[in-house]
Amino acid sequence: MPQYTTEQIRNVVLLSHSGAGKTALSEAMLYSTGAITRLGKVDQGNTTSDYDPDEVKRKSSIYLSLVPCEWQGMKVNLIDTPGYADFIGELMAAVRVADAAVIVVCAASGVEVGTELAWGYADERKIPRLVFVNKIDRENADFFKVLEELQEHFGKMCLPIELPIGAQQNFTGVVDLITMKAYSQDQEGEIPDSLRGRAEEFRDKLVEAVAETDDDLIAKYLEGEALTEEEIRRGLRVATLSGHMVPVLVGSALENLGTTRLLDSISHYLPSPKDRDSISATNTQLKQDETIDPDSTAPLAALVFKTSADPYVGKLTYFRVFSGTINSDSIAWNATRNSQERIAQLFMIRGKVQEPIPYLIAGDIGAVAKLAETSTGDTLCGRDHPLALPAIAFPLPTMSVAVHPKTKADLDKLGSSLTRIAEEDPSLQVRRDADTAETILSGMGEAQLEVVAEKMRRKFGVDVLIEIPKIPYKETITSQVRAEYKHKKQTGGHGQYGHVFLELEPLPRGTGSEFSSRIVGGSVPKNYFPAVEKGVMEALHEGVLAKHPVVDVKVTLYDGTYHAVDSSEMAFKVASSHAMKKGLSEGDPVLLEPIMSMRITVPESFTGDIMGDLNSKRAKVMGMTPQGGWSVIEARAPLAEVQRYAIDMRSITQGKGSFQMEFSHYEEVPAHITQRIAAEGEKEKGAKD
Ligand SMILES: Nc1nc2c(ncn2[C@@H]2O[C@H](COP(=O)(O)OP(=O)(O)OP(=O)(O)O)[C@@H](O)[C@H]2O)c(=O)[nH]1
Ligand SMILES: [Mg+2]
Repeated sequence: MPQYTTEQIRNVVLLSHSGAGKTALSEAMLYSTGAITRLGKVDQGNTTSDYDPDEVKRKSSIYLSLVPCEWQGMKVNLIDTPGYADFIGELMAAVRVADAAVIVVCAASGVEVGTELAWGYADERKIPRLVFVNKIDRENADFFKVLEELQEHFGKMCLPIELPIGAQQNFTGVVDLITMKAYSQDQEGEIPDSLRGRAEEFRDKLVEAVAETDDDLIAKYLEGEALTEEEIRRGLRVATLSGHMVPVLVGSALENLGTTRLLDSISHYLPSPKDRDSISATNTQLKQDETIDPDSTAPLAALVFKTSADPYVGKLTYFRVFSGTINSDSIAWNATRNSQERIAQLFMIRGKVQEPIPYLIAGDIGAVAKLAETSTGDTLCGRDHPLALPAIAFPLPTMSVAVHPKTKADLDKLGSSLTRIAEEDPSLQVRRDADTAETILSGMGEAQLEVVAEKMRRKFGVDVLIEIPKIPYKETITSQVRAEYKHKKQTGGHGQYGHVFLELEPLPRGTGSEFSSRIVGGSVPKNYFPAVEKGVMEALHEGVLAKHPVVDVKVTLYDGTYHAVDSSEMAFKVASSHAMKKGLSEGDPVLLEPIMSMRITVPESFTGDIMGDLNSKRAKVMGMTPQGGWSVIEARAPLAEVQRYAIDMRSITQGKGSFQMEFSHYEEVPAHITQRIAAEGEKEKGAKD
């Protein structure tokens, strides 16, 4: 690939509802531009973008892919993203390094949940966009209906710059509303009579909208003068860059129709890195923000947006240069971690192919292998001018599973393989739950977590089962009690003697447990206190209800007796452990469960359904705030009821809602549920014995 200037680069992310045809479209663009010589198909598992074995298997994207191509003196860095909600982390990373988006909409399905979400993310990052109405060859495809939906959902600024000629199996080409010519298979012709009226109507709308964005143009327009092609294009570019207009195009990725016109529009109407608003980074040395320039001679600032484990080159770090130039065989500074990195060979990436390149300039995207410490979200820069770009906002996990190894060999490799996978995907988290002794993997949904399990098997040879995690229940007492126990045994020579009186008191929730002694007159000699404490603490590990850890209890040793010869540390430990069992049983024990605090955002029309569902989940609704068509519901619910909320909420809201959830505190389990949990505990114990 020749060297392009920053002005000649277009960083474009493809966004859509799952299945609208992003991957097929990226493949068609690669083919049309000559980047590849064989047009792959998603259904045959041979596209450039969906090369991962799990993507091939699912016939759908899981990871973002870089699929750059060259078109009429431009380098178009296309980023294909997964549309499925579980893989939203990849989408967020991709949107962060793109300067513009192509939103792909299926001509038969129209605007879907994923289209709205994609639009929302593009809005958040304020990136200009085009819409490509794909699959116009399909049964039930209806361009004008989709256009109406686009305008209804996103506003009148969605305006077609071309119209399809025919549709479904009769789709033959498009009418260009700027040149007012018909094009089929790149052959220019006259507009068919049947479409002429409509084409004129839409052209008028387009020209009027373009004119309105510019004082000179509007004056000319109002005087009834025709705008030149050049004026329309220039106005359209300005309006698209400012977000006042979203040009709508049409075609078929599968039949490779309309893709070169889309490429033309990408280079005409979408921004180069220089057209973006200036961005700021933190100078970590001076501890102040500064504006950075998309200029190749400026100090280096490159944002790492993906880390993957490549089978050949090892750890591969993808980054975008926001300012400056990065060279192969150089040294860079990681401003996020304050560490030096050796930059070996730089690569341009296309799907799974890596092409060595000498350097990457401001605005461009590439990768480097084998960085030591750098991970996703870090900034690479020069040590003498350390700059940290704002990190990438990844979503917080909403669903957890317990990962159980199938064999001992699997157990040994479980931790390391999970850690490696989580390193590649910042929307995953791995932790060990000390109470339930389970390895917990958290992410965005079932599909993502299943992909992790598949990947562990394939990449690391680790076989695992994924299950709903056990609830880390705890136990406590609710009334103050006193308990006595005398441990006395005479077995031949030396006997055993320990005798304690303990007082147990409930403490406020979340305080933990404590031990102290209040012995007067040496009824228990001081040197036995540690043994008593040990007995007490051990007893707290397993409660009397269902063997869960006991919390929030204050235990005081207040009396006892000893024997000059037979008493021992062991005897006192045994005595206190028995006294504890008695005390815990008599102190009106209760089970405690984790309560999660949740923040749920759904379209207003689903508020009732969500509330009803929350009620059935023993949740307490703390508040409800309407926010421009959306309801934000704050609630608290027992973890036991909301472990699969990611799935429930998706089905209630048809995928339109989202939520965040975090641990809040422990609360008493209602009595009837306690009985069930205790019975389940017994059953599990029985099964194990
Ligand atoms: N008829 C028709 N089918 C298409 C077209 N574009 C894509 N498809 C098919 O639609 C299905 C989904 O296409 P993909 O390209 O995988 O869609 P995607 O948007 O990448 O989907 P995700 O990766 O899941 O987000 C595949 O079976 C494609 O062959 C098109 O223009 N016409
Ligand atoms: Mg795809």
